[in-house]
Amino acid sequence: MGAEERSVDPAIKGLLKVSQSYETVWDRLDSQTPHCKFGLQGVCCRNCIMGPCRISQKTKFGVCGANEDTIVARNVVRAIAAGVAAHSDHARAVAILLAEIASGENQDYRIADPEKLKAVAGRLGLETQKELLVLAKEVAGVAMEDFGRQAEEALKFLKSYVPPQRLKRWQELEKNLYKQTAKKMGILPRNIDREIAESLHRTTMGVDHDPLSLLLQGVRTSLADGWGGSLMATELQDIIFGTPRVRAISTNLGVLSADKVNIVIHGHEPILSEKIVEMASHPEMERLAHEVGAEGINVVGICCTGNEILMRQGVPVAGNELHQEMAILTGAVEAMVVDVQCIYPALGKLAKCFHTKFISTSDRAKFPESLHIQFEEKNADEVARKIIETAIKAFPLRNKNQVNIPNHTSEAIVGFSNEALIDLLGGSLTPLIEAMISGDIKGVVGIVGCNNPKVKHDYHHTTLTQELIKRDILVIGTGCWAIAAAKAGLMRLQTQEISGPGLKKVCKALKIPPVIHMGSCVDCSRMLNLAGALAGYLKSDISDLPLVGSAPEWTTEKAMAIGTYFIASGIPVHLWPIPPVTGSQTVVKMLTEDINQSTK
Ligand code: CUV
Ligand code: SF4
Repeated sequence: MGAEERSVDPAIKGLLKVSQSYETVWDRLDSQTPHCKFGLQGVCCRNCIMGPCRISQKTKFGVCGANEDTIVARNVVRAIAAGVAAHSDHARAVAILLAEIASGENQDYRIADPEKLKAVAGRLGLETQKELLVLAKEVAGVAMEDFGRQAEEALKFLKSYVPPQRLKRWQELEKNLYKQTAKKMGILPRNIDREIAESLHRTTMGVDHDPLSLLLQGVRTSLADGWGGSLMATELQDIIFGTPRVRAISTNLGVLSADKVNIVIHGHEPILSEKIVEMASHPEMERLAHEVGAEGINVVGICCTGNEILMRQGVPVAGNELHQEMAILTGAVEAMVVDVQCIYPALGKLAKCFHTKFISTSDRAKFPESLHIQFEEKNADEVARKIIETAIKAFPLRNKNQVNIPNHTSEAIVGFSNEALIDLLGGSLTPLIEAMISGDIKGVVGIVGCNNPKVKHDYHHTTLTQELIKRDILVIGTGCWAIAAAKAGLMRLQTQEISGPGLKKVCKALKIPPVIHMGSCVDCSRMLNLAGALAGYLKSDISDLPLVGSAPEWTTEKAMAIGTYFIASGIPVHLWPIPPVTGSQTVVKMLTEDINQSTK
């Protein structure tokens, strides 16, 4: 695959041409191609040691007798459970941090947004006229109960946030399924950890073999993410770090500095990245940077932790998933600091070809060739300082001949939390709803998810977005899509000009771009919440609204979880590449027809 076929991003095309001697994700994809067709179709099973088994025309059953429907459905459920585990473990860390701030155990963090705290508490049905830290403790308590409750009762967060019509829809579905099949099949998640555990239990050898039953457990687990873990992560992070406000930022590899110490933060959790941003502006750190001949410290983000600090602090973002190796290839990165998720283990080896320190920080994520600086929430200031000092010390080792920073940046307007959006709309959703009723806006599409080297980098993200806005469809979204759209200049006011006439009119009146950055992957919950608010306003169900979701370049199991909770919430979803389900006609039909029907 040549540089031209790999990406639409001019910064990457240029870099790939000059750095052919380094192995990247595209080269490794080439050497893995063609992929195993059993894996692509989802018909291989490694869930017990009588196997591994694979289903073909010749061998229609695994050793235990499982057929392709069972095997494909089991694999789907496992992928969803893994994705939900990632988002929800992220949420857990934030809930614990909030509890520790409330108890005074953690002095390094504080509550940045008391208003949001009260709003969340109110939503959860708590009495809000209390001292702030007392309220914080109660909110953190509700969050933690959603991880630990053993009763057959739905998540408190879900019940408090989902529109009543949708909740009723799920309850009826549970009842009807029981009536029709005489089998108990639950959809409402009871406890986040429990749904993940139950998904693993049910998919071990010899437990659940009914594809419908399995997939519904996948749905239930995904709902524990969308209306549970992810939503909790977003809400609690807003409380601790502030609710995003609209602002302009710059993006792409050109945000790296030729004269400053460049620190790239990659991964997912703002708990670490917020601290690094804060510490990097400390006069003492600036002084140390000047001592080694740098003009200062430049912190930039990649992937979702990048989205977190871009939304809340206006920190520039160097790129999305496929930029992680590219950033190191610029030769100008002193430290690539990572926490969890979407981090290629290849970074260790690549960093060794440069002066770059590849710094891992999480007790949950260690890498073969990283420098591990253990992050401790209770000692966050000190750890952040140590990381920045390590980066500063690497600066004199930068080899000027190896430096190749692409001269590409784009401006983007970002920071659209629902709170910011409603403020822009003048305090209520009325103008947006009126625009939808009048037909100026024909619908809203939420585009999310990763990059995948199997897809020309950012090609689907950017072309799909443009085709939609041309047709008067407002595009909102998160994750690596949002970074793709920002880099392509689609989040500027100028993009109004390539929109359809109705959308253009609305966006001009509101002074917003037609392409809206709503945050990181866990912030997909902001979109669910927006959909819920629209439905609530119209006293209808989410499925009555002209909403669609898409993950046109997806990679991770997390995206599988997101896609599933969107569908289950009444929003049809498009995915590309095709998920590994085509080995079972039954599962394909359930996912493409039955689930859409029954969640409508
Ligand atoms: Ni969580 S999940 S590649 S960073 S969007 Fe980016 Fe976003 Fe996918 Fe990962
Ligand atoms: Fe094979 Fe069944 Fe074991 Fe899977 S669970 S590996 S299909 S024997």
